[in-house]
Amino acid sequence: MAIEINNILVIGANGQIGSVLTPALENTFGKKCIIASDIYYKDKFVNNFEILDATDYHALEKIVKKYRISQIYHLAAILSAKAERSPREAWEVNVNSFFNVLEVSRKHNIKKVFYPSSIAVFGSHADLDQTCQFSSLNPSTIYGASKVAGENLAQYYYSKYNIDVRSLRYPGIIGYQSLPGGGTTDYAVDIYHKAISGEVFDCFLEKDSSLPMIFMDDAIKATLQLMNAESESVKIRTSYNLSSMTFSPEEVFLSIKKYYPEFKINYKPDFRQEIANSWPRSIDDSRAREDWGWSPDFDLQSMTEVMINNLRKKRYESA
Ligand code: NAD
Ligand code: AKB
Repeated sequence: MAIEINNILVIGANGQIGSVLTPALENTFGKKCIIASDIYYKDKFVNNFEILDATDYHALEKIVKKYRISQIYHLAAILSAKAERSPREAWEVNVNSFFNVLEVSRKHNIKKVFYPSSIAVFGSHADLDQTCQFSSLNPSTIYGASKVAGENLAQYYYSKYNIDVRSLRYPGIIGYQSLPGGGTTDYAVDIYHKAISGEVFDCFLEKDSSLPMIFMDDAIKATLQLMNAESESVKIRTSYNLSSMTFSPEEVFLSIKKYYPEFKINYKPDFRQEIANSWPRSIDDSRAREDWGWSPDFDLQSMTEVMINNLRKKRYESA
């Protein structure tokens, strides 16, 4: 009897999400089944790590064959703020590497693919409050345009080639485990680090600039829940709206001030303000709730408590 191999490749495993999702996958499926990869080496992954530039189809195919990969979590991307500064690179990484993942899946019978989209797919034609699943997608950033292209590719490869591609439109993700890599929502992670280290925080968004956000643990929970759902319940094959909480810089500042009454913030908006203005303030994720039972565990105050406790612990351990 043939033994079924279920090896999972994570692309972009060193990033903010990958460095938390990869251990979560290892816990769920066992370390031996998970192959982490990125364009650079980080000694955190001692088991099964491969250097991979996902824009190189042949390098990707070599790894897929070597490990007989049957699922891919494709996290590699250039995030919104960084992408505005190098649109060509952003398109190359965000769209062409995903195209490579879909092509390698078609050729090598890969069963399941995870593709992270973003709230950045929306633009001025969408209601920015409680933005619904099927709002128009007219993003004003190259990052948003690349995510819309990725969502359409996901749907095409699902319909045409029956590849089980599943996707979430993540809001800004906040976690204590890792640092973000060049997005517009990065301030909401940085603010906690500055509070813990007793520094004044210079915020690159206006005080009342509300955006949808999610705690890392909830983002990982949603990802695993979607990927483990029965195929029939995954009815949206572009990407699911995903929501947890909405807050402004001033609101997160006040939630941290409860722990650090002396904490100070300056508002110095830069080019990222324009990106934030084009994104939804809140998201309607009722389809994710109805189709596969999504519901978040954290709100702003409970997230702040966990963030501060864990960052204090890390600081104490590294002292
Ligand atoms: P990140 O920037 O922290 O990590 C991306 C990783 O991809 C990095 O480790 C980078 O080295 C790697 N990478 C870049 N180019 C590569 C290439 N050519 N080949 C292989 N690896 C490459 O990003 P993240 O925050 O972990 O985001 C992961 C995914 O989730 C991205 O697709 C992003 O657009 C999406 N997303 C993230 C957020 C968020 O708030 N973090 C929100 C919405 C969507
Ligand atoms: C970014 O700010 O670019 C990301 C995102 C919401 O896609 N965090």
